[in-house]
Amino acid sequence: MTPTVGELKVRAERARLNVLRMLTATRSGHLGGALSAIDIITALYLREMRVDPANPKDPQRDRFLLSAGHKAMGQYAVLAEAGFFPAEVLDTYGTFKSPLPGHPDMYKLPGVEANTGALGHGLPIACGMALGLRLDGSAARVYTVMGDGELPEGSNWEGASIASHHELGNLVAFIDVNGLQISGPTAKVMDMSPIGEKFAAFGWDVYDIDGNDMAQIVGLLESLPRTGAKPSAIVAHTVKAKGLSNLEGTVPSHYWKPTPEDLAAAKAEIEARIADLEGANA
Ligand SMILES: Cc1ncc(C[n+]2csc(CCOP(=O)(O)OP(=O)(O)O)c2C)c(N)n1
Ligand SMILES: [Mg+2]
Repeated sequence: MTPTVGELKVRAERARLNVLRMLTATRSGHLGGALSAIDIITALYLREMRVDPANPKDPQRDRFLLSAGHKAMGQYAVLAEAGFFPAEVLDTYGTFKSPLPGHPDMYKLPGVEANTGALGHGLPIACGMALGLRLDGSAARVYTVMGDGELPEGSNWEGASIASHHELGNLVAFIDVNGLQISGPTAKVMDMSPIGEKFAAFGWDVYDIDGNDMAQIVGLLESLPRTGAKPSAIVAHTVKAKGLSNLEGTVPSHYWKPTPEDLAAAKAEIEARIADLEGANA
């Protein structure tokens, strides 16, 4: 059954708890970007994409590429929530031989389509996949989530040109615009604004949403044309470390090293929100 927006909100919060569970294992990781993108990743895996955890290599599946690979905990958390692997595996995060390394590895974890982490590669890989699927006559779509801090990588703009030239209407790119990257505000490190206008100039259809608002994410995905010739760029305005009030919108949230007390407080905050959301859904 297709989950409702209210149900997806709960699942996204459960995914946030999965992130904390992973951090309990290593006590360090890329938190901020994982949490800004996690509502989008939840909507994609749990409602939008045609994927089957029991058959992760189905040739007709939709593809997901985490271009900003350091947000890996956000993808792992949702893959666990979607049933791609047992939740206990989350406890191995970042340890030797774990299928959950700091950046996604397609050879270690079902559901991961490419090894990412070197910024600027996800979109070009997504373009190749989208072109290949179309040549095969497949109706599958390719989705990617990029960070706003990876946009200065020139390879993205080669990808943006290719997607437009080859009329890759089966390609959807979310840009997680949380306004921050590793060392500070994107506007200071390398200002890529206006992002939407740049993609539009490259020939893409461009949409703006609040990327932490589940109703907006779902509504936009439902409205996207299925058969158009233009690739879609979704400029998703988000908050880094969304969902943990002490860390939201902060630079140090990029790579968090929590104490056991930090983790306990974070867990309590999310669990309280889940209780509220479940009450509203009842
Ligand atoms: C090619 C490359 N250069 C530098 C890095 C180091 N790095 C890791 S995360 C990051 C910042 C990314 O910022 P953004 O895409 O905005 O991600 P988010 O804000 O979601 O964490 C950088 C520069 C990298 N992974 N790859
Ligand atoms: Mg960012």
